[in-house]
Parts: sequence; C-alpha cells; structure tokens
Amino acid sequence: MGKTIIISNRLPLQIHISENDLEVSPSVGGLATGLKSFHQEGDSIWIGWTGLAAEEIPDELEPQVAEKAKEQRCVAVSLTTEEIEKFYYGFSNRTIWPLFHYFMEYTEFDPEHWEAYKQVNQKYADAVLERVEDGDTIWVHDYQLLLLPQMIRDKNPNVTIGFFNHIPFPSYEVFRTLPWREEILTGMLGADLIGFHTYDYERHFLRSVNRILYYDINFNAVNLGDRIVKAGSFPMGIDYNKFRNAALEHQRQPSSENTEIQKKLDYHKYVSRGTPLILSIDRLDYTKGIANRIRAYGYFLEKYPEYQEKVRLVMLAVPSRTNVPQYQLLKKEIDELVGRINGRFATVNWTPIWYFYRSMPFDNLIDLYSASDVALITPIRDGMNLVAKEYIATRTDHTGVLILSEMAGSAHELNEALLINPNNFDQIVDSIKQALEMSKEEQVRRNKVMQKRLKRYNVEKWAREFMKSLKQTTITRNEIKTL
Ligand code: GDG
Repeated sequence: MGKTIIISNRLPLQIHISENDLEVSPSVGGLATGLKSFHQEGDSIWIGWTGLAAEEIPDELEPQVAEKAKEQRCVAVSLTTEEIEKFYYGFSNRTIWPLFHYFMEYTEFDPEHWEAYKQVNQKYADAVLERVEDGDTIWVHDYQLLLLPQMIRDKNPNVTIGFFNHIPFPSYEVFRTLPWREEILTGMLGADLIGFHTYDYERHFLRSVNRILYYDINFNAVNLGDRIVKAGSFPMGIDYNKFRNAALEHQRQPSSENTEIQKKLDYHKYVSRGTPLILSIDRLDYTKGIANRIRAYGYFLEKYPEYQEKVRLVMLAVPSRTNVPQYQLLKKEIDELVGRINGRFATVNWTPIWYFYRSMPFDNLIDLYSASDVALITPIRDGMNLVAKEYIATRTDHTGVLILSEMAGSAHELNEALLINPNNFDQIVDSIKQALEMSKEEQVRRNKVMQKRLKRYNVEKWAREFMKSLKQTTITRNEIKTL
C-alpha cells in the first residue's frame, strides 16, 4: 500500500521570523484544525505553504524552515509576494471565495489573477509529483487548489486522487457566471472522488458538470467515458475528545495563566455576578454575518430593555485576509458598530460588548466556550462551521444554547440548536431571548443529542469515511478497466 499525501494551500503550522530566529505556531482555521488530528495519527506527509513570502525568508534560514516543517512531516511550498497577491488574495479570495458564498457583488473576474491561479496550482502539483509514487493516495483540499487533481492526473494516472471542498459549492446559476467555469470543473474532475460537506453542495456541483460539460450523471457518478468520478457528501466533524477533555481539564484547573481573557471572565463572574454571556467567534469575514450579528444584538437590547445590564456579548474576531479591501472595510464597519452600541447602551458598571480583534491560544478558546451561556453563530453562508460544533462539545454539563444560522452546513446536523435565518432580525432577537430563558432541562436535552452525534461522527471518522469511499471508487475503477 502506498503513502498518503495531504495537500492544502496552508500547512497546519505557521512560521514567523523574528531577528533571524524561527518561531513555529499552529495555524488557525477550520481546515487545519480539523485535518491535523488525521495527519498526526497517520503516516501521511502534508504539502502546503507556511504563510511567509519567499522574500521574507533569508537564504540562510531556508534550510531551517524546511527542517521545522519536516519535524511535523510537512513540506513547504514557497510562494513569492506576487504569487500571494494574485493567486491567494486575488483569484482565491476575490473570485472563488465570494462567488462560492453567493457574494456576487464582491466577485472580481481578473484574467491576470486567473493566470497566477493556474501557475501556482502547477507549482503545488509539481511539489506533489516530485514526491509521489505509483499506488499513492493524494488528498487535495479546498478552493485554492481546484485545478490540482487534473494537473496531477495528467502526469501520473497511476495514483488515487481525492478532493475535498471545504466551502459551499454554489448553485449552477451562480457558478455559470465564472468565465473559467469549464477549466475549474475539469480540474476538479481529475479526482476519483470529490467530497462536499452537504448533499446540496454535491447536487449543485453535479448539476454544473452536467449543464456546462454535458457529462452524463448517474446518481452521484459522472461518466467521463474512460473514467467514472464520484461525488459524495462527508460532513466534517471535530476532534470531539480533544475539546471535551480540554473543557474537563479547564474545570479542574481554571486560571493556569492570568491572561487578558481570563481576567475579563473572572471580572464578569465576580462583578457582574454571572449574568449570562453570549459568545461570538469567527475569522473576520463578510460571510460570517458579524456586522448583522452586532446589529441584531443592539436591536435585542432595544426590543427587550429588561436585558440591559443583564447580559454581555463577548466577540472574538480573528484577523483574516487583511490585504483584501472588503475585509478592511468590514473591519472598519465592525469597529464602528461595536463603538456605536457600546456608546449608546453602556453604563458605569456595564459594557454591552467585549470585542477582541486577534487570535487567541487554544486554552483561551476553551475558556470562552466554557464560560458562555449562549453561542450566537449567524453566518450568511458557511461551508460547515466548526465553531458551532466545538461549542456543543465543550459543554461538559450539557448546558448552554446554540443559536445557529440555517445557512451553515453544520445546521443540517445540529437540528436541536435554535436555527435562524441570518437576515431575519426579529427571529434572531427572539431566539436570543428564548435562549436566555430556556430551562436547564431543555438545554441539557438538546445538547445531549447533539453531543452524541458529534462524538460518533468526529473528524477521525470523517477522514476514514472519505478514505474508505475513495478506495472503493478506485477498486471499482480498476474492475471496470479489467472488463
Ligand atoms: C472553513 C470553512 C468549514 C478560531 N479562532 C481561533 C481559533 N479558531 C478555530 C476554531 C475552528 C476554526 O478556527 C474555524 O473553523 P470554521 O469552520 O468555523 O471556519 P473557517 O475558518 O471559515 O473554515 C468552514 C471549515 O473550513 C472546515 O471545512 O467548516 O465553513 O469556511 O476550529 O476553533 N483557534 C485558535 N485561536 C483562535 O483565536 N486557537
């Protein structure tokens, strides 16, 4: 049996250089967090970018970067500043990301970005081809590398290729607006199996393949004539035990370090006498519905004034894609909204919103999940949303209420949450009230069902199921060949 090669835009680690010294830290984000456990437990190698531009790495430090990556069975792909600008911030995050999340008005169609996207996909493909041997299994991840499966297959047809899309796949009517729609679909179809978080994304993809490339579709199989490609839905899980154990550990030993967030939470506990906390955590991204969430919270305080001074929103927004203008504008909008609501409602003893714009260590994330009575997660569109699952998993006593947007892939599995339409302010506001007033018994009943599901369908199972289907697809392919 051959080896497994994971390939994604970013490695699960980030490298920082300070005064000619290297520092390694884990990368934040859904894909890295989820796949890391699969990688750590297996014998895969992982190919991707470190997050540093080639120009930022002095020649003498290059071997050290490679060494640090190797320690975690990773191989670093080097990207220049120009490639990062055009491939990553450009085509990936100004074309595919907004289009696939239905933000048509933010979508740019720039041929120069497209050229860079092709070139950089080829660069990743070359990094794979240098290391791949016949019989290996390659697992390509996400929207930055949609062309990779076919690029690899063109050079080496004797490997098994799986592709997983971590973001939504839009409906045909939206996807067809992309000038390079044929190339993108052909790139993906180089894989043997193409995975999505939900059945809806899978259907959207298959319909686009049928309408744009005219291939016949039989259930979930695309008939290319000489090859069959399968599509499937594999809702990504979390490392349930890791989150639950961290939460149990947190209960045993709360404030190990006196960090800023712990000081705030302690203050809240003693000074505000444990009035409820509502939690909001995301990368700062327009798809996550953060601005509307703040507006809805302001509206809640206005509609139900009895909750003024009786509740607090703790909001963590993790900096993301700060070079893209839409993200800079959103940051400004959020700063203003937080200022406006705090300015309008704050009293001497009470700040309605505690806002943090930074990323936090894992332990602090657990502190926040554990301390919060309600999690308010209201994306406009979200492939899955792992934060919702992590919140449920860390509630060791099964209390706590999750308010979750129907537009998140995870809403399909978390039916016992209070599901809302993120554009319906009255519904959000009434759900906040319902959450704050929900009996403990009902909280526990809802949480238990969801936790059980998360425990069973964890990230390890997700990866195993995908790999099992991938293997099955290739067995069928080989059987067809020998007929
Ligand atoms: C994409 C899709 C899909 C967040 N802040 C901190 C931190 N995090 C961790 C969370 C969670 C992850 O980052 C975020 O995952 P999400 O799934 O919520 O969102 P995206 O980053 O947009 O992920 C998404 C996912 O891929 C997987 O397929 O679910 O729909 O958009 O794990 O815990 N971690 C630390 N500090 C932080 O400040 N340590």
